Order: sequence, then structure tokens, then C-alpha cells
Amino acid sequence: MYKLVIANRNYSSWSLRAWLFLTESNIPFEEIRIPLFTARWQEEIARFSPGGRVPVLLDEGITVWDSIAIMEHVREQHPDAVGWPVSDRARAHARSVSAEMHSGFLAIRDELPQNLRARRKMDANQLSASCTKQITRIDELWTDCRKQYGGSGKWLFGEFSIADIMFTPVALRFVTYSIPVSGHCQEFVEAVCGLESVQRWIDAARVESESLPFIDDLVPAADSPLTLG
Ligand SMILES: N[C@@H](CCC(=O)N[C@@H](CS)C(=O)NCC(=O)O)C(=O)O
Repeated sequence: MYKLVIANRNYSSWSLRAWLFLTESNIPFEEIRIPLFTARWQEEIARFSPGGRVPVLLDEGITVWDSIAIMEHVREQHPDAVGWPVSDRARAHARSVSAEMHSGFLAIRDELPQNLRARRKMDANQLSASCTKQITRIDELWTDCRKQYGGSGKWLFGEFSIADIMFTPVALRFVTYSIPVSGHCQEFVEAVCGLESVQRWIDAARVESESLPFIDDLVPAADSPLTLG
């Protein structure tokens, strides 16, 4: 059986993506949880990943680190797992926006770190110009996907896809920090929050005992010891 190494549910958005992918794909796995940034974090994660980050998938002697690599690896063995849209055009678009998320939106990741159990209204004047620009880009991106490919459904490309997984933590950040979005995007945020698996993850996050003050107190990214995403 696969083993998935994740960090704290409250704080780790990349853990959430890999977990959601396996869970929504109905693929059984065991979970190994290593809380971020304890005194033993580096030593513990180094036992599993050369990259020193979560998520990590352990598959019978094969180690896969990085969320996208995990999804690709698992999909080779489980072609029915959550995947990409069927049409070439939609698939190209879904891959592009997913890669855009994977490699970008750094100001959002830094200034609005995942903190599922918190509720903290952030006004526009508390955010940098880059962060505001990236929020606008997300709004355009989700609206465009839903208008072009979403049909009458609630997801970005009609069927629930890897693109929805990639943007799930962003939708949850918008809830945490009360970031207003346009109508099509709000529907996507509500769809994400309506997923039973996401609610299960959040419920478990609420009862985690660890607290990372540099996230809870919104310490500027430059002073933060971790790359969160
Ligand atoms: N590109 C990686 C990002 C992984 C990542 O940054 N994970 C964070 C937690 S959400 C982490 O392990 N940070 C620990 C560190 O930076 O030391 C992926 O897609 O899996």
C-alpha cells in the first residue's frame, strides 16, 4: 500500500493537494504525519525525502517527492484516478494553469499562508501590490476556466480534475483571509468547501495541537523559516 508523508493539516497546502488527490481517487494509503518545524522536523523528513519537503509518496521502495510527480506516478498505476480534462484544448489549459500554480503565486503563498483554523480579514491595504495582482490573476484564471470549460458544473473544467486540486488550498486561503472574489470564483470556493474530503481534512486540522507562531502571527515572509506554499 502507498504511504503518504504529510505535515500539519492546518498549515501544509502541498500535503493537502497530494492527500486530496489520493482520497478523491479512492486509492487506499497509509499516512505518516510529521509536524512542520518542530526541533525534529529536518531529521524526520530527511528519512523520507532528499528534498526535505512534504508531500512524499512511498511506493514499495520507490520514493516520489513533489505533489505533481506524485500525481503523475500514481496515475500511471491508476488511470482512473483524478486526472485531466478529456479534450485536448481543455487539457492543455488545465495543465497550464496547474503549472502556473505549482511554480507561481509566491506573494499569495507568502502573505496569505494556509491557516485553516484561523479567520482573519485582510484588507487590500495590508497586502503588497504583487499579492493584489496575483489575486486578480487567480480571479481571472478561475473565471476564464469556468466560463470556457466549466459548463453547468461547479469545477474549473467540468469534471473534478487535478486543476481543482491544485487550486483548492488557494480557495481555502480566500476563506481564511476573507478575500473577496467574483461570482464564478465564489462558486468555486463554495464547491471546494463543500467537498466532504476537504471538510474532513479541515476538521482534523482544527484539533491539531501544534501552533506555528510565524504563521499565526503573520510574520513577514522574509522572516519565516519555511517555504510553505
Ligand atoms: N513543489 C513542492 C512544494 C512542497 C513544499 O514546499 N512543501 C512545504 C510544506 S507545504 C514544506 O515541506 N516546507 C518545508 C520546508 O520548506 O522546509 C510540491 O509540489 O510538493
